[in-house]
Amino acid sequence: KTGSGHVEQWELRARFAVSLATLYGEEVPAYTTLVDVSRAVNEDFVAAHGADAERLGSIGRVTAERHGAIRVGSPTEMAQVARLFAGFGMHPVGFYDLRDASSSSVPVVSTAFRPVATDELARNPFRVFTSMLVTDDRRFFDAATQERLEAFVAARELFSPEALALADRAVAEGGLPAADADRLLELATASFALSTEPIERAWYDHLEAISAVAADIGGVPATHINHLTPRVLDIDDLYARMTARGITMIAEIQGPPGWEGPDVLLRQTSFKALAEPRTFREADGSVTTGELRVRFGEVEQRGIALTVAGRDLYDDLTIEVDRRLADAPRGTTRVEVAAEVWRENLPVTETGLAVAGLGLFRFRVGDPAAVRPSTGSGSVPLAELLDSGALVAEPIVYEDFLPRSAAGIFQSNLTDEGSRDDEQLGTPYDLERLSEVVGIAIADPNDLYAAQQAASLAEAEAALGSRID
Ligand code: OOG
Ligand code: NI
Repeated sequence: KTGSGHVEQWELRARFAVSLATLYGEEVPAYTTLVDVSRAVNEDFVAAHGADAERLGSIGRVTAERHGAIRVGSPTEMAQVARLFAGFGMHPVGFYDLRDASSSSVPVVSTAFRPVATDELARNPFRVFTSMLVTDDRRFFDAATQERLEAFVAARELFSPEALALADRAVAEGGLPAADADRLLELATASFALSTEPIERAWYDHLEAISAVAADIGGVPATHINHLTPRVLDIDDLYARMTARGITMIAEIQGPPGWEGPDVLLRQTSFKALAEPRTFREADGSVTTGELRVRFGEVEQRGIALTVAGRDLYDDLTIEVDRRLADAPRGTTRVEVAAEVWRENLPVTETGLAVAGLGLFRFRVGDPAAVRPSTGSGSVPLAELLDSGALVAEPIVYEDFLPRSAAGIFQSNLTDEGSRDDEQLGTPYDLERLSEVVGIAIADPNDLYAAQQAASLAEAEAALGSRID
């Protein structure tokens, strides 16, 4: 922030996160409970673990950290979201196909808008998981429903031209003058508020019978924030505390199991969507008040990012867990099986993860005196440098999402599976194809993480004057 009252993009983003949290807290009081419990979990974790507690992020960052989730109905809306978020320094990263992420598929493809540069993440890591309905997915929508869905979505306006123009300006000028910043925040926040405009009952019901997610996207006149997720340092503790308060959580924590080794990737859980009053227009034209359950509370714990090899191993282990669970005696939980599979296959220390090339780290020179010139080749093994303390490894935190967990989280607002025919997922989206929709190249998260690790290694090599294997 400068004297002229210029608000930089990171500050716009930080204020956007706070302003959405205020809105969402007013709309969904249970969210406030979740945030309170999360804060207590984090404070207790830090008290119990000291400096180690902050290895994956300072308590300041973790306490302020949120991700949001929104859902839109068409490529045009997706492109507008990209424009809006660009104003806040949030760029599309990663492609998630929830159509086939697990048996519980939903007819959407997704990306996440988030800061990309390390210093921007450190200033404020706010990210929004953004899903787009795939209307030509014939497993869900027949031709008549598809046509009506597309017409319905095309007729609504989610974001005002003024908001989009202000976002464009924030990109061009690296921020906005104070008054324009206020205006952008006001408009952007309002576009994610729950609309009071009546929902056409018959249309909503028609879609809901097919897919509750489709109804939430294409059955209503506006979009809304679906959830806003705080980050905790101990999700098992959070789960236990919420359950003790009588709040019913989904059956399991999604993602890697809790175990004695390093936390990797992302663990998430949520409570079921709560009933919220909504306005309907009935078939006879009368306006009534009813309720819908579409918004829920989610919480997450973030761990170390994995290399491509590490991620492949994670995916293999997930399949192995499924396989063993199918053969396990009744009453065995997924988490028990997963912890066992983890112990058999993953290094139990961070150094082990680094040396095996499975986890991603930022390396910095610790004690240069500890470097012993290695025999011959002029290069020193990474394991040796870490052992001697010549190099110190700091974990790179996973900033993204997991498709299978996302599919599991989507189920938080589904009371039943809806109807679904087999085959035909519709448009064969992938990262490139969704990039065309978004209008900007979607970054591959693997490239972002690998570049961070490589840059730190190059710097360490220069400082040590030897190659690192
Ligand atoms: C998004 C579900 C996915 C996550 O954190 O994985 C998600 C949604 O329900 O719209 O938010
Ligand atoms: Ni989420």
